[in-house]
Formats: sequence, C-alpha cells, structure tokens
Amino acid sequence: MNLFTFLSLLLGFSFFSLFINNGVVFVDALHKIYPELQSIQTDASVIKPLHRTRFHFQPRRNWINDPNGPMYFKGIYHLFYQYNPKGAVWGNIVWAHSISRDLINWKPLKPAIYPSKPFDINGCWSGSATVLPGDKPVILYTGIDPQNRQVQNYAIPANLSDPYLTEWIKPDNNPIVDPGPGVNASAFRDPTTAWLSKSGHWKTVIGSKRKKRGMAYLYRSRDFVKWTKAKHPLHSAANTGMWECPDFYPVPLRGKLGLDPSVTGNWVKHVFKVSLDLTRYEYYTVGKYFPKKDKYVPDNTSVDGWSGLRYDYGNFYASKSFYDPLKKRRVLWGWANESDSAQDDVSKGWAGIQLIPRTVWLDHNQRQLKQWPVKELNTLRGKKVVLSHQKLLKGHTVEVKGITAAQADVEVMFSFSSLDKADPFDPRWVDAQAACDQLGNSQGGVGPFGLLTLASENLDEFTPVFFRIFKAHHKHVVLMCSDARSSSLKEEGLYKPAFAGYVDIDLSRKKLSLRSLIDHSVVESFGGGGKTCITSRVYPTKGVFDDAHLHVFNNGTEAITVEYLRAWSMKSARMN
Ligand SMILES: *[C@@H]1O[C@H](CO)[C@@H](O)[C@H](O)[C@H]1NC(C)=O
Ligand SMILES: *[C@@H]1O[C@H](CO)[C@@H](O)[C@H](O)[C@H]1NC(C)=O
Ligand SMILES: *[C@@H]1O[C@H](CO)[C@@H](O)[C@H](O)[C@H]1NC(C)=O
Ligand SMILES: *[C@@H]1O[C@H](CO)[C@@H](O)[C@H](O)[C@H]1NC(C)=O
Ligand SMILES: *[C@H]1O[C@@H](CO)[C@H](O)[C@@H](O)[C@@H]1NC(C)=O
Repeated sequence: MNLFTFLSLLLGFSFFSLFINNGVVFVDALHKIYPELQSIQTDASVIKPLHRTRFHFQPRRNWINDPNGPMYFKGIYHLFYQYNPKGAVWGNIVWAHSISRDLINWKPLKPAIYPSKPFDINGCWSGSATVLPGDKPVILYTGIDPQNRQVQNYAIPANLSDPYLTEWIKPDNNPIVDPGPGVNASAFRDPTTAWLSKSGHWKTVIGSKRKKRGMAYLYRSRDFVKWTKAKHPLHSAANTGMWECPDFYPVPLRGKLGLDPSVTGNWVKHVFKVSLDLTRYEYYTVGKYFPKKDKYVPDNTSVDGWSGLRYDYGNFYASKSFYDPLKKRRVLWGWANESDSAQDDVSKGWAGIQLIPRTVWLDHNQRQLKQWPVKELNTLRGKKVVLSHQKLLKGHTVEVKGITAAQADVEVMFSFSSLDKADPFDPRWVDAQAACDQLGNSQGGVGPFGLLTLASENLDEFTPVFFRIFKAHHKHVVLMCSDARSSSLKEEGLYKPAFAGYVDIDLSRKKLSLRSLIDHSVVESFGGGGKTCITSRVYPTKGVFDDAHLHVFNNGTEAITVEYLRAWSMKSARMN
C-alpha cells in the first residue's frame, strides 16, 4: 500500500474534498501550501520509478524547485537547489547541494544552508553565487526573518581547502540587505550573481515590485558586506507584477563564448531575465547596459513583459545562469515542476526536476538567444539508429525502432521543396499557444511535421513535437508545438497544455531542425538549432519503458523529407 492510499483510507472522503474545495493556502502566490501533506514524510519504499527521469537532475526523493547558486570552482561544478528534506510538496525549504565534474553525473552533499539564525529562521530562499577574486565563493540568498520579512544574507565556505565546499558559514553580521523604507518586505528576493564595475564597486540586483510594477533594485558595495541601494533600479516595467529570480549577464555580439558577468564594452549586449510570478513563466530581453548610469535599456527589438521572448515556451521557471570559466560558456539551469497533482506527488514520493543545463549565446540576428544542451550530455548516448533521405507524404508516420524510446536523444533535419502550400496565418494568433491549441497536429499545408514522442503502441497516447509553417503578409511564420493533450489516458489531476512558440528563422534553405530529449516524464525540445525551446512534463500510462514508441510524422499536404534523423538510447546518469 502506498502512502497516498494509506492516507486516503485514513482520512477518507475529507482528504479528497480538501482538494476539490481547493483547500489550499497560498504564500505570496509563490507556491501552494498543502498543510495536510506537510506531515507526510517520504520514505525510500514510497519512491515510484514509473515517471522518474534518468538523466535529468533529481534528488532521490522529495520536492525540489529553483536551481540556486550554480558555479564552477576548482574543477567542480556545484548546484544548490530549493529542497524540502521532508516531503514531496513545497515546505521546509533548504539549500540542497550536489557536485559534478561534468554537469551530468551528480553526487549529493549535505544541505549547505538551512534555517538556523534569526535572519533566516523562517526560510532560506533563492539566490546566487559569486566567485570573488582569489577564488573566494560567496553566496547571496534570501532569508525570511522572524517578522516574515525578506532579507538578503551571505554565506561563505567554512574551509576553502575543502574541494567540495561542504560546509557553509552564515556570518553574524547578516542580514546584509534589509528591505528598508519604500520596499515591500514581502516582495524582495532572489539576489543575482554580482558583477564588478571599473570603479571597484560590486553590484547586485534584487527582484521586487512596487504596486504592479516589476522592479530590479540595484545595490552597490565595495566590500561585499556593506550594500547601498542605488537611487534608480537597474530596470523596471509596468504591470508585470513581482519579478522573481532576475538574471543579468553580458553576451558577445558574435560567437558562442560566454562571458564573466563583469565584462562590458561595445562588443557585447546584455540579457536581462525575470520570472514573472503572475504568469509563472519567464521572459527576457536583449539590450544595452550603461555601467556609469547603472541602467539597462532593452533593444527596440525586444518586448519587455508578457509577450516577450522566453527561454522556453513550456514548463521552465526560476532559471539561473552562470559563467563556466573552464569551457568559457554561459550555462543556464531551469526548473520544471510537475504537471500532475500534489496527491500524485506524495504518492510518487518526489516532485520537480532540473532541466538539462543549456549553453546560451546570442543568435547572429542579435535579437534573441540560442540554447543547446551542454555537450557533456552526449557522453550518455548509447545505441544509435539513423534514418536518411526519408520522404514523408501527407499522413505518413515512420517508426524509429531499435532504441529505448522512453529515454532517448533525437536529432532530426527536415526539408521541403516549396512553401506554396503554406496555410494563411491568422493574425489573431498573437499567442502561439492559442494557435497550437486550435490546430494541434491536424492536417495542414506545410506541416505539421515532427516527432511523436512517448507514444503507446496503438497511438492512443503520444506527445507530438512539431512545426507548422504559415504564410503571413510579407513573410512566413513558423509555429513550434509540444502538445501534451494526448500524452496520457489518465485525465484526473493532469495539466496537459499545448505549449507553443514561434521560431524566428530564415527558411530560404527550406530546412528546419528539431532535437528532443525524451526522459520518461519530460520531453525537452530545441527547434531551429535552439532558437525556440519547449519543455513538456507528461505522464503516459501505456507509452512507458519498453512499451514507449517514437515516430517521425508529416500531416501536411507538402511532402517533407527527413534529411537525416539520428536517435540514441540514453544511458542513465549517476544521479545523486
Ligand atoms: C579543510 O579541508 C582540507 C581538505 O579537505 C582538510 O585537509 C582540512 O583538515 C580542513 N580543515 C579543517 C579546519 O577542517
Ligand atoms: C507587498 O507584497 C505582498 C506580496 O505580494 C502583497 O500582498 C502586498 O499587497 C504588497 N504591499 C503593498 C503595500 O504593495
Ligand atoms: C531601433 O534601434 C535601432 C538602433 O539600435 C535603430 O537603428 C532603429 O531605427 C530603431 N527602430 C525603431 C523601429 O525604432
Ligand atoms: C493528421 O490529422 C488528422 C486530422 O486532421 C488526425 O486525425 C490524424 O491523427 C493526424 N495524424 C498525425 C500523424 O498527426
Ligand atoms: C507548474 O504546475 C502547473 C500545473 O499545476 C501550474 O499551472 C504552473 O503554474 C506551475 N509552474 C510553476 C512555475 O510553478
């Protein structure tokens, strides 16, 4: 008997009515609190293997959310993350800590930061790491104090000679930043990695809101301990609500190299990202940072707010990037929550994964970023199958056989000979998800074509990831979808959106690429070489383990050619 059944028996109907009546408490619209589920501790026998991922980051059990303070230090990558040591719903949050030499295989250490002092006794929330000159890492994080105010604290390694940085100290001169007058103490959190200006000041940004305006408050310090609030925020935007987990970093105009956060100059642009608590999605802009005025101004090609660019048009939140000085790249971590219910999570004994770390760089059009799984992921590639020059007429699907379709990495290049058959673009489809919702994988002109992932034998379950191309006034519009609506025969408690984004890509070569990382309950896809990324969390009941299938399909009138398709069975990572 699993815990959930046990609990249902124990509490009978009231347990269910609790949820049916929406008997949930919210803190700051942050995370739902399930008081009744708090006391349910996960023990090892509960953990359900069915939908657990095998190469995405997870602890052995329990709830996780935001990635925190990722960094590289003396040969080792560190990842901290928000973790409930007791159960599979949000609560009791500590900074759990894992280390890796390749960003793929992880070893757990004990929690680095947990509530113990007045300045964090009610919570240790998200933050960042900065490696100060002389190889001295410092963590900035948000503590919840006895008055339930959000304050900013720092923590330092207890022993810099310990290569794993196992112990962290929270000095008694914390908090180093409190909200102060004019700042909402219930909306003041998630300090960024700090950057150093030419004048010798450290700068960090803290997410907040003023009424409905999203704010990125800027603080300056000479010694990293005494911080002063700047007169003006680094950036703000009307009607966007609370800005969580801001991230701010430079990218070179050309090339894929990552940069240390302190780099400025005419040869770089800056990226500013926030996680909007109101929508639970993230948005970023590309723009210019003026270090003297300490102002960030988005380019006129970047929309600031709801309809702006997203790292991922699916399930991806509270992300954080860091500069990896070893491989000279910027690496992005993002959290994907579950799309099942809190009861399901208690029953499976775990909730939340971190997505595969992605290298990010500025696209050559300089309007957006591109993202790609870190290349170390390829070390997990096992058996490979290949298709080439495979023509797909309307309604055709071809099964990709010979790999573990529930745990796979697939790269495919599609081509077509003409766009003449493209359907007209409906200008009301401002929101890509609305278009995908309406059209799904039903027949079209050019597309839909793509992959059917995590499919059951008779195709009554599958998660299609595909493109559809439309003709607009003077250009073509490429829609990319990751549609979870048919992903599971289970109906109750599952969130199955038809996630979608547009792909801003030049089609003159008449080609479109797609890569999907399939890992039991997650499908993480990269369209157009990483221009548009979409992650879905799905819970098939039949398309699981060896019963999962993978197909490539075309449901458009225009014939599509699979120039090549390479698919690998993925080995499991050593995961905590
Ligand atoms: C610091 O770490 C080093 C390397 O692990 C170890 O040899 C040393 O004993 C540690 N120092 C203290 C005070 O724990
Ligand atoms: C401060 O933020 C909290 C949490 O979002 C909100 O409930 C409250 O209304 C805000 N207070 C003011 C004065 O804006
Ligand atoms: C956008 O800014 C660029 C310079 O950065 C300028 O050349 C262009 O005219 C601007 N476009 C609009 C529509 O304002
Ligand atoms: C193609 O579209 C039709 C409806 O337009 C649908 O019934 C069918 O399942 C689709 N096939 C694929 C492979 O997507
Ligand atoms: C993840 O879960 C779904 C389904 O419950 C919610 O709709 C999302 O808002 C939630 N996402 C985040 C970032 O919390």
